[in-house]
Amino acid sequence: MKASNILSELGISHLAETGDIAVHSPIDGELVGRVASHSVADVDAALAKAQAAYKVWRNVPAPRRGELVRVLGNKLREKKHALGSLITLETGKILQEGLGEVQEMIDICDFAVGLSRQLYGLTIASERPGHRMAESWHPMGVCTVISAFNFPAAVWSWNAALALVCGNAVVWKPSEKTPLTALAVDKILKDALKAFGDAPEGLTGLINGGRDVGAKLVADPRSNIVSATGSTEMGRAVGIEVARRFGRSLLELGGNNAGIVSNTADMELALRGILFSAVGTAGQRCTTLRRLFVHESVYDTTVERLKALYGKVTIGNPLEQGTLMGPLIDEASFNRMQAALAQAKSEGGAVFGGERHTVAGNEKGFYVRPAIVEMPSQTAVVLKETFAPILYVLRYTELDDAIGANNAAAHGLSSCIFTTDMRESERFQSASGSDCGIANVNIGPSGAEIGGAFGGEKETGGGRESGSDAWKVYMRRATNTVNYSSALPLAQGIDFNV
Ligand code: UN1
Repeated sequence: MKASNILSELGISHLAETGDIAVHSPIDGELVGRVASHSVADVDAALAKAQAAYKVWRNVPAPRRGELVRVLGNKLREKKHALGSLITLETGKILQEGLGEVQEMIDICDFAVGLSRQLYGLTIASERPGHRMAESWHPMGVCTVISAFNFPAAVWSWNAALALVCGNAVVWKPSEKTPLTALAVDKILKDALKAFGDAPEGLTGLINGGRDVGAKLVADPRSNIVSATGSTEMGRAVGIEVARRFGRSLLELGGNNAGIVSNTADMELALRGILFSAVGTAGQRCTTLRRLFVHESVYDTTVERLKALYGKVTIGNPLEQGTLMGPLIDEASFNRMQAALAQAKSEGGAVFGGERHTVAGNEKGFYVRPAIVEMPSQTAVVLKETFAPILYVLRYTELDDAIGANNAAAHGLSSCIFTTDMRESERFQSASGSDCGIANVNIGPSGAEIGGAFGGEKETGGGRESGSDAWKVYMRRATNTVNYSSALPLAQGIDFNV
C-alpha cells in the first residue's frame, strides 16, 4: 500500500500537505507528509474550549458518554487496516503490530463502554445512627495526554476512552515523530463526534508541536490531569511541574524489564516468549525485555538457541508480510544503540549481533540486527534503559539472587519468570518477589492486554492506565455523609452543646 493511498483512505491527505514538521518514514527515509505545529496561543484556546466543553459533558449521563466511545470503537474497526498501515509507515513497527495497536484501541473502547454503566462508588457503614455514608465519583475536568512515538495511537486511546466516559474533556499532544497518526486518529474521532451528534464543541483537541506547547499544556492549571508517556527524564520534569500546582499526573515512563529463565522452564515456550519481547517492535516498547537472568544449568543451551533464533529473524520493510523486525525510529536511536553496545563491550560484555543491516531499496532506514550481549554482571549499561533491541543475558544460581537482580533496576514496569515450578512462580509474584507493576509467569514482559491496569513503579512513574480500576485517576472522589435523622450526633462522640 502506498503512503498517498493510506493518507487518502484516512481522509487526511489535504491535512498533511504543508507545515513545519516534516515526517519521514523510518522505513526508507521518504517524506510521507507535513504537519503544522500549533502555537502556545493555540494551546490556550484548546484548553479554554476543553474546559467549557467539560462543564457541559460532565452533566451528560455516563452511559450516553459511553455511546460516543462506542461509535469511536466502530469507526476504528472500519479503519483498522489503513490506520495500522499508517502506524507502520510512521513508526516502522511491523504491520502485524500496527494492526495490533489499533486492536488495542478498539479493545479499550469496548472496555470503556461497559465501564460507562459502572463507575461504582462504595457505601460505608456510618458510626452514627440515622446516617448514610457513600462515595461518588465525578469528572475531573480536562485530561491532557502526552504520548510517545512508539505507540502513537493506542496510548491516546487508553487515556481518552476512559477520560471521556468519566466525563472529562481531552487534549492530546502526540510525539513530534508521529503527528500523522495523530491527525488520522483525530479525523476518526471527529467523524465519531459527528455521528454521535451533540457532544459539546472543543471536547477533544489536538496540539502538534514541540517543547513549547508541551510545557504550556503541563504548566497550565486547566490541565487537571496530565497523563504523560515517554522517558523518565521527561516524566520527572512533567511530574514536578504538575505537582507544583497540585494537579494530578499519571506517568507511564520507561522500563528496564527483566525475565528469569529457571532450570525448570518449558524451553520452547520460553524461547518464543523471549524472542517476541526482546525483538518485537525492534526493542522499542516500554515493556521490551532488556535483561535476562538464566539459571546456570540451562545457560549455555538457552544462549545458543536464542542466537540461532535471532539469526532467523527477518529484518526488512515492516509493511511486507513475513518481516519480524522493521527499522529503528531514527539515526539518533541507532547511535544510542551503538554507544550502548560499545559501553557493554568495555564493561566486559560479549556482543552478538547489533550491527547495521542494509535492506535493499531502503538504504536510508536504520535497520539493525537484534543484539544479545552476555554480561558478567549488571554493569552500568545493563541498568540503563536503551530503547533498542539489546538483550543483556546473565547467569544466576539462586532464585533469590535473580529476583534481587530483577529489582536492582531504577525502573519498575514489567517482569517475568519462565518456570514450571509453582513455588518459584509464586515466590516471584509475592510481596518479596518482583517489584514491578507487571509480573508475569510463562509469558514475556511485553504485550499486555488492556483489561489489566498498566504501568509500573519507581522511575516508571507509578501511574496506571487502561483496565482494572485505572479509571479512578480520571475522576475525583467525593465522600458524602447524609443525616436522615432528626438528631445531630457528632462523630467521635464529641459533645458540643451550648
Ligand atoms: C508502550 O510501549 O508504551 O504491553 C506500551 C505492551 C503494550 C503496551 C506498550 N500493550 O507491550
